[in-house]
Amino acid sequence: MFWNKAMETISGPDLRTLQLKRLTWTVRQAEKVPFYQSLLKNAGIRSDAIRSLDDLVKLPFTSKKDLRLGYPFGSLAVPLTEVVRIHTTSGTTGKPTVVGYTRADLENWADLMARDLTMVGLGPGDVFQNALGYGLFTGGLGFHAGAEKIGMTVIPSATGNTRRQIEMIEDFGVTAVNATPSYAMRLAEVAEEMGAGLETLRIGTFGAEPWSENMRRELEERLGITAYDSYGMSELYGPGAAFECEEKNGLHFWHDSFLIEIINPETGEQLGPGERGELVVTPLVKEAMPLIRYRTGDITMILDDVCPCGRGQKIARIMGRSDDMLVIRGINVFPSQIEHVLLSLPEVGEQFMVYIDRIHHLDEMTIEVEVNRDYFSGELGDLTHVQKRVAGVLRDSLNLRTRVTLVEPGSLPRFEGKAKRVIDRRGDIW
Ligand code: DLL
Repeated sequence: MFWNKAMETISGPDLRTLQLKRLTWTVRQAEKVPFYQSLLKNAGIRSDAIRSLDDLVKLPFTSKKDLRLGYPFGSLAVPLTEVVRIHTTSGTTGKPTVVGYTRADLENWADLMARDLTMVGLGPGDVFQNALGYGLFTGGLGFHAGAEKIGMTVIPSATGNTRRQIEMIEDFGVTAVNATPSYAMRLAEVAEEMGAGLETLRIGTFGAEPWSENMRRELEERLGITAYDSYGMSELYGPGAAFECEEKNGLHFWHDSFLIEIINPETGEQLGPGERGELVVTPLVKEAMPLIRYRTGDITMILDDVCPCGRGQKIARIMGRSDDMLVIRGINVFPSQIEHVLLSLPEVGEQFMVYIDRIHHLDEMTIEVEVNRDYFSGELGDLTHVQKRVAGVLRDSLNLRTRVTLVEPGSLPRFEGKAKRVIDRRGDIW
C-alpha cells in the first residue's frame, strides 16, 4: 500500500530532475544562514553554480558541531515568526541541538510518517499505541502526526507505567505498537509476567537505537507481531526519514526528500553500494533548518538491489554510531553485535550491560548478562558451563576475548527509551 505513490516510486530522469531542483533550492535556503555562507564561501561554491547532482561533492560537509555553535537559533534560515515548533536533541554531551520547523516542515514530516506507516500495512481500523516519549524528543509527536493523518486510532501512551501499557493493549484492542526496541522487550517481559496474550497485536515499529536481526526475531515471537525498523534523527525532522517495507530487507530512505551518501569517515571519500561507512544526508525540502551534507555519525551502507515493493533507495540496518564503536585491544565492536550474539544463546536472556576497564594497561570488556529464567535454578554457581559457553561463542563471533558474568534474571536495568548498555570506566581509573 502506498500513501504517496507518485513520490514513493518516482525514478530515473524524473527523480533526478526533482532532486536537482530541490538541491539547488536547499543550497539557496542555506545561503540565508550565516555559518553556511562562510562554509560555502570557503568551499568556493554557490547555489547558482549547481548544474547537476554530481556537484553535490563540491559542497562542504556539516556536522553536529556546526549546529551546536549556532545554539540556540543560529542555524535557522527563517525568522522565528515562521517557526511553529521546536524540538531539541537530548544534549547528553554539551548543549542540545535545536531544531526548528515551519508549518510546511511539519506537513512534509507528517507526510513521510504517513508513507512509512502505510507502507507496513497500517491504516484506518488500526489502533496504534505510541509508546515513545512525547515532548522535546521527536519520536512521540513525529509518529503521532503521521498515525493520525492515515486515520488510525492513536493512543498517545508515551513511555512508562508498563503494566498499564499492557492493559491498554488488551482493553483497547491495540493492533500496532511503536517503541524503542529496548522498551518493546520490556513490554514483552511484563506482558508475560501478567499472563497477557496480546492477541490483537500484529505490527510493531521500532527504532531510535540500534538493534539486531535476532532482536527482531525475539520481539516478533514474544509479542506475536511483524516488527519493522524505523530510522531518523532530530536534525532530519525526527523519525520517518527511512523505514522498512514489508520485505524487511533494508530501509527505504525517501529519495524525493533526502540525498544520501556513504563516506569513509576518516577521508571523507564517497563509498559505493555495499560498502559500509558513515551516512551523510542532504535533506531536500527542509525550510526552517536546511542542512548540507550532514554527517550523521551513523554506520550503514547503501543497498542497490531492486526492491519488489517498487520503492527506491535503501540502506542497511544501522550498526551503531561511529562514537558507539568500541575499540578493544584493536578490535572494533558495536554493542548491536554483542546483542545479536547473546540472543542466539537460549541459556541467557536479552538483558546485558557492557563495562570497559583498563587493567594493567590493557582494555578489558566485561559483559554482564542475565541468565534465562528457564535455565536458572536459584544458584548462579551451578552455571559455570553456561558462562564458559557464552564467552566462547562471543570470542568466536567477535574475535575478541571478553569476561562474562552471569547475573540473576530480572536484575539488570530496563530502559523505557533509548538503552544505555555500555559503561566505559577507563577514564575513572587514571
Ligand atoms: O531517535 C528519532 C527517532 C525516533 C527515530 C523514533 C526512530 C524512531 P535522535 O534522538 O536525534 O532522533 O537520535 C538519532 O538515533 O543518529 C541513530 O544513531 C539512532 N537511531 C535512530 N533510529 C535508529 C535505528 C531519533 N532504527 C540517532 N537503528 C541516530 C539504529 C537508530 N539507530
